[in-house]
Amino acid sequence: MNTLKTLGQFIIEKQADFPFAKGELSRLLRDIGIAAKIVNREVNKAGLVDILGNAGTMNVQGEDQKKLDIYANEQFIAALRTGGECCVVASEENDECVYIESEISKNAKYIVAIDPLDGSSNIEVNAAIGTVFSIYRKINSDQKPTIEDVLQPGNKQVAAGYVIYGSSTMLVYTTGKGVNGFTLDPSIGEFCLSHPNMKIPKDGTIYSINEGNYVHFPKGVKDYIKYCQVEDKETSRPYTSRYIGSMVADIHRNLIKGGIFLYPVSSAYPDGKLRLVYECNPMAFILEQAGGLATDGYQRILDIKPIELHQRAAIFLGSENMVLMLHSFLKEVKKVG
Ligand code: AHM
Ligand code: MG
Repeated sequence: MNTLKTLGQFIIEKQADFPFAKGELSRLLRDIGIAAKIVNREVNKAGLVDILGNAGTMNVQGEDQKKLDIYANEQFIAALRTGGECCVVASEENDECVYIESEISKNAKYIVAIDPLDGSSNIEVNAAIGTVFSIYRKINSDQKPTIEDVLQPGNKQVAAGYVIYGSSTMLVYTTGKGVNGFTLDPSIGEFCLSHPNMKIPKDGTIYSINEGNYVHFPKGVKDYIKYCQVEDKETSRPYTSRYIGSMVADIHRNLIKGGIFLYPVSSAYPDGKLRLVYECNPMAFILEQAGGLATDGYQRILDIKPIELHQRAAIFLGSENMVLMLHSFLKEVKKVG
């Protein structure tokens, strides 16, 4: 008989990997898992209860917020507030960090950066959306947290993960010792280990980019796209183009099948579109832990020191050899230019 391992059981088991762990990170991950189940419930019934559509407010980037974005934001923050292990939440949906100063959290040493519901333009068409989160430890455990605790480079993450609300709901996370994926079994309401020790193939045949913006891309990226489209049987080209427009779903597919996800700078988004702190960094940490690469074309995403909370970055991540091939095109342009 196959025995199920739940997320809760797995987290406790893995605590032994960290000999001095007191269970705080385990509890924090558990809190995020619980909030994800609550958000999943609402995502699933969104079409039924008329909570779709714009809430009529704008987030800090000037984009429409959907009602589910707000709901997810509230749920994750509430779970982190009551869990007692988190002292600051930085969310895509809040202009400023939320400092948690309650009695239960007075010794909390973890910072959570989160995009509570990513890919929200997909909500009304019933396509996959996700949650992305990143966990840091306070720089100085004896002092009150400040924005500097949130603006640590991605290489200081102690854990990161995402939830994909797709045909099944999955939670995928890393604590720096590989990547594991859990699928929600709705019949028992538990995330169960379904994808142990996930590894991205070194080579892939899928490229994921919003090609409608082609004319606005830098030359190196344009050249790479053309390379992906040229016929060459030996390297399985032309590659397959797949783009949902929901970062979590696009990267999740490429993690499993092998591929590259690209969101470059463009004339519309001169600094890139995706946010470094709570979108790029967690996905980069996961992809690296799965054996892939994540860069802005020139440097590791995880080595960029954020200057502000909602900072954007160009990002290219996925199968190692695909990212390296892209780099060779970017370098070529630099040489010529
Ligand atoms: P969001 O945080 O407002 O949902 O935007 C992020 C999303 C990503 O999930 C996705 O990769 C990207 O925006 C799609 O952007 P575009 O429509 O420009 O291709
Ligand atoms: Mg987002």
